Amino acid sequence: MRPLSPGAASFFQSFRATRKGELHLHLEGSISTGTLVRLSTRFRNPAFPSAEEVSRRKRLHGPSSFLELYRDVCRCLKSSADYAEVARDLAQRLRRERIAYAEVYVSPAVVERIGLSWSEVQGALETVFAGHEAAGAGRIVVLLDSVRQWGPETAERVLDLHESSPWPRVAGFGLGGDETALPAREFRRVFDRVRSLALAPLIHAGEWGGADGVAEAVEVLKPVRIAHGIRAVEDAAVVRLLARRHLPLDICIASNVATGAVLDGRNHPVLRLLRSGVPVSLSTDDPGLFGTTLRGEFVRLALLGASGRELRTVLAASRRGALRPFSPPGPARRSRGTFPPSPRR
Ligand code: ES4
Ligand code: ZN
Repeated sequence: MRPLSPGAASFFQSFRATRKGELHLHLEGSISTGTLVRLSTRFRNPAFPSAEEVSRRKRLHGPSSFLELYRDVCRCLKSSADYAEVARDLAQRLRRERIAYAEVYVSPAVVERIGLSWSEVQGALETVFAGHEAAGAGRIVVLLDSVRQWGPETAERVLDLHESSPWPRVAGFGLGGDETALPAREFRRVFDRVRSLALAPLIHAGEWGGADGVAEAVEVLKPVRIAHGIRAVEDAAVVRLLARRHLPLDICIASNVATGAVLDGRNHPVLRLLRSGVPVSLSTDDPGLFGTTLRGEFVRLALLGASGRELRTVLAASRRGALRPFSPPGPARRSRGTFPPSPRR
């Protein structure tokens, strides 16, 4: 790691006040340790009896221990009120970091798997997110998500839920979970439907799977952005494909180190991708589980050697790649002309 350049140092001086966005954030992974222990210890044989146990579980040994941790976190959520509590943890963190815009993956597939009603959970989340926006704290956009290893049928079910009761806050649909479980081509029809529902297609790829999985996802599913995508770096042709198509990667450096997607954080490929012309934005992924902040992500990038200009480029990529404008839709604005408008002749 190198010392920060003067340009990078000045970037951090204005970081707090800058309007920032993050595009890759999972609701359940935003749970705070306090909430996790509280929700878990309501029952016998809690998975997370203490903060010490949470810390122990956060020391991961690769993707499978992460997926098990994530599953056990989800199993602590027993009602829509529990979901609301996690949403408040998320909103609080966004306020603390002054994040003006966040795209958050919410998983109806998980909600139903743990036996809850999607419409109730959706209602509880909407109350928290709408309150956050009404307080002027920033905009929250939802990305519906399905779990790749649960197959295309589960993804179709998520789309059924959205189609029968569309949630205006939803702008996209993504796939997370174990990317090595099923190839992207299994979801071709799902993604055709995603587009027909006017949702932006997104996918986790190139995190635990290789560059070929990124290329397949791009060619077959035509996502508007890729979550992670870092292992594209293993194949120059795939890097060129991403650069040529201006396909943004929503990269989460601390997450990649924690889950073992990148074995040595000093070797994270984010700068190589950026310097090859791939649009890159930074996010926290699961801030409750990885204990990271958006500022921390930028510090990591700076320590890898990014210049002030590169840091600004990455910051701007979150605005460019966002599915909606950063400002929430306010009360109907008056037109700039006369009001009420003069009748048309
Ligand atoms: C993921 Cl929930 C979550 N967090 C981080 N990385 C992931 N990959 C797939 N799902
Ligand atoms: Zn993710």
